[in-house]
Amino acid sequence: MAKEYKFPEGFWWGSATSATQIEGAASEDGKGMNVWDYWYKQVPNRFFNGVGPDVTSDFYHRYKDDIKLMKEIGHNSFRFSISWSRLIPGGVGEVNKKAVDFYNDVINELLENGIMPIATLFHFDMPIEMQHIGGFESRQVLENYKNYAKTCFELFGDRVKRWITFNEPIVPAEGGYLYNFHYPDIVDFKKAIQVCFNTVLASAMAINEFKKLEIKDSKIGIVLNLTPSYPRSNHPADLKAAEIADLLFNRSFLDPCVKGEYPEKLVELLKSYNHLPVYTEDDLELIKNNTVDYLGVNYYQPRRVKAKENMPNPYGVFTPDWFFDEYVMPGRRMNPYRGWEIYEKGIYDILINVRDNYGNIESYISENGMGVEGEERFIKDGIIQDDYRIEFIKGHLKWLHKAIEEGCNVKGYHLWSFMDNWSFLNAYKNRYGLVSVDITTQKRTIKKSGYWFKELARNNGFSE
Ligand code: BGP
Repeated sequence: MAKEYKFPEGFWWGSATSATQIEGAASEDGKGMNVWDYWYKQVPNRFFNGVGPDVTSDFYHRYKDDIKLMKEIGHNSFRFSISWSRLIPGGVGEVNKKAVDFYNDVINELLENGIMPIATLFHFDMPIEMQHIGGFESRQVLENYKNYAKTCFELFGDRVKRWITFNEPIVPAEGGYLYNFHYPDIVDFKKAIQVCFNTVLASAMAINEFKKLEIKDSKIGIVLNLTPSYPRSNHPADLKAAEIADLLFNRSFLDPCVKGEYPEKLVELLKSYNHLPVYTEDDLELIKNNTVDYLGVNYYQPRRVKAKENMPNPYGVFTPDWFFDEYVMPGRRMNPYRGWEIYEKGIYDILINVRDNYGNIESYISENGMGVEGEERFIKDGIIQDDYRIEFIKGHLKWLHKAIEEGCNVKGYHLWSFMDNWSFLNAYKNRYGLVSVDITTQKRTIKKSGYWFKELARNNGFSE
């Protein structure tokens, strides 16, 4: 007997994108440079096949047709990001009228097509002028971000009823200050921690401005990439390793953003290594009073850890890797193109944790997806037959369904992504879309998964 997986009425079916990854027109109509435009100019060889963010999927010029396609494949909701450097070139000062027109058009077009817009204020794309004065290390940049956020609420808040302050705020901190995959590409744990703290504070500052405006029927949240930390074994040393990974990579944002407070154990740990960030009592008060209304959960892969095999090099660089080693579990299933493990149950474990330890705050899956290289080889009858993607989505939806049955307060599921788009550093190596994009002609073609997604949304579930 086939089992039915029906989702709650009004469930959000859709996808997520970000400005830098789809818009293109990187220097058109007055847009300023962001860190990606700048970094690409400095070191194009760091980007897969030397492809930069200047054109990407040309959404800036094709949004009308793209939104029609979204509707065609069953979207009732869609997350995009506003580009700070397009709206306010340089990060501070005059608003760019052309950018206002563009985002107004996108929002209106979505609404006319029955698609709820969810707008992200920051998706890895710091205006370069702001990075040059310290990025999120700088208090001045926090102020400027706050003003940019307020401008967005004032310009678009009459129609955008769902806001996201940051997408995966830990990623620019890890990538830019520890692991060499974002600009400014330095290695400094102390700075990374300061950037993390300041981003939490910036999010609270934006929420505070949002609340002052008292916009009706409107909510503001944050999107976090939650990676459950699974220990190799129940040995206390492995458990400890997993606990520290969880504190550093999940609870460092989840706790202050949802509960308004940092976990004591994290504070103790950082203190004992003399790595506490600089903050004031007022900062903590602001964070406490401005928690999120809802939570977006991005889930791609779990983190498996074990106790360290060897002592860290005492002359080496202090990084989170002092506390745990990666555990390569035998038999784990991999997406070899991205190098990420596929473990569907992770989505359930995250949501149960949110239910039990975070007041069952309203949430939705804001990203989940599978990037695959060389998808042309799966073309049959002119369409990419991406059955692996359909299986990937189904596998996760089954666990999501179970979580909802068990009382998790989840409102929707968004795939990464609507169409193939430009990845940070990986450029167009791995393709994520329900719709393929030929990057030389910009032609869009719905993949098999796109047609499947349409049915999924139409039936508000699937059976198997
Ligand atoms: C998430 C980001 C997205 C997207 C996705 C896929 O972490 O929010 O911006 O890029 O990952 O990752 P990638 O593009 O690096 O393969």
